[in-house]
Amino acid sequence: LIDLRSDTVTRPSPDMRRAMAEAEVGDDVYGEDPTVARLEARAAELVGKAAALFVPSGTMANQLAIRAQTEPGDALIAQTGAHCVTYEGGGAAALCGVDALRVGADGAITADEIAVALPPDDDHFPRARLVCLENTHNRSGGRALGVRTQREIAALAAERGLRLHLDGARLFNAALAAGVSVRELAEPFDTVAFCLSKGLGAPVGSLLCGARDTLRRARRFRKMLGGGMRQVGILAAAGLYALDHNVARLAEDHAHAARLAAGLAEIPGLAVMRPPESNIVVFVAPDAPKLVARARERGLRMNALDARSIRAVTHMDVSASDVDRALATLRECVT
Ligand code: TLP
Repeated sequence: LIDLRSDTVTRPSPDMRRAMAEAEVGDDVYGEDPTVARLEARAAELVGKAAALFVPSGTMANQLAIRAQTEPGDALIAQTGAHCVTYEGGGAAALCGVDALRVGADGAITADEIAVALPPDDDHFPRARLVCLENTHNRSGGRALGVRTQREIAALAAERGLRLHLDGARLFNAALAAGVSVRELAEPFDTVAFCLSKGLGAPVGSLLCGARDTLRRARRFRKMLGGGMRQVGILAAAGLYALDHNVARLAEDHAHAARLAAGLAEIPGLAVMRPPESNIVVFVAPDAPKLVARARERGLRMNALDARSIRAVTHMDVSASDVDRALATLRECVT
């Protein structure tokens, strides 16, 4: 079985499980879990923020960032197709009471486009309070925003009094694609979310990083939503293990995505939208759900994004020969 549905499907390795079993734990709702404290300190240091909060999922990290930095009736601005306003069950509306303005196409977004989309300061309109950038951008095929684009958007946000959140579910992939450190990429943002359970291979968990007062608010909303966890050092230990062992190898996933895209380009009837910039490949097929179903019968799993496009994601449980086998399977399926 080759599972390219997502980089969320990885299973913890024996060494990661050992680190989890040996973790020192305490009740984290009382702030007494030493392993969680270590992970939060490590995350804050990595992204260059004052504090970090361990949360169960990327979705919760994003929703807490939105809830902590807006009031009901406000608007946020995000890339078209952004996870926080597309794949989070309507949470921004339901949990935060926030309207979403979607800007740009294919994961790209510029300061100019945001400036045009910003509602005027007039009682008719929601107040724009927060810009959420997703880097890498999942739905567009893992596109990476460059440091310069982010800085231009940050300058506009500062000028207009907007907060800036980074959905860095794949922050380490984004830094690798941009050729900069995670800290440099995270620098312009008030809050930064990143996931341990995607390319980094941990079973659960994300971090929300930012200033202490913002995170105090986020911590309160985490409790409200039932995300206050107890002896959760067992999971934090997996995260620490992932940060120690699984960052450098992300380059392999990017190389495997490039190999997959190059092979797909050779298969009649399939087309890759653009060369992948990270570990996600989105390609077009005449009948995407049918091709996904056929491939699945042959042991290859992928996700159809819609009637025409398919997403394939590389991760630590996919080797170069798995990529070649996946390509052979797809060749069989289209003939
Ligand atoms: N993305 C998942 C699905 O929800 C689509 C995937 O398989 O890619 N931000 C981004 C950019 C994400 O891609 C995801 C997960 C999240 C946030 C949410 O993370 P989780 O799944 O931990 O809630």
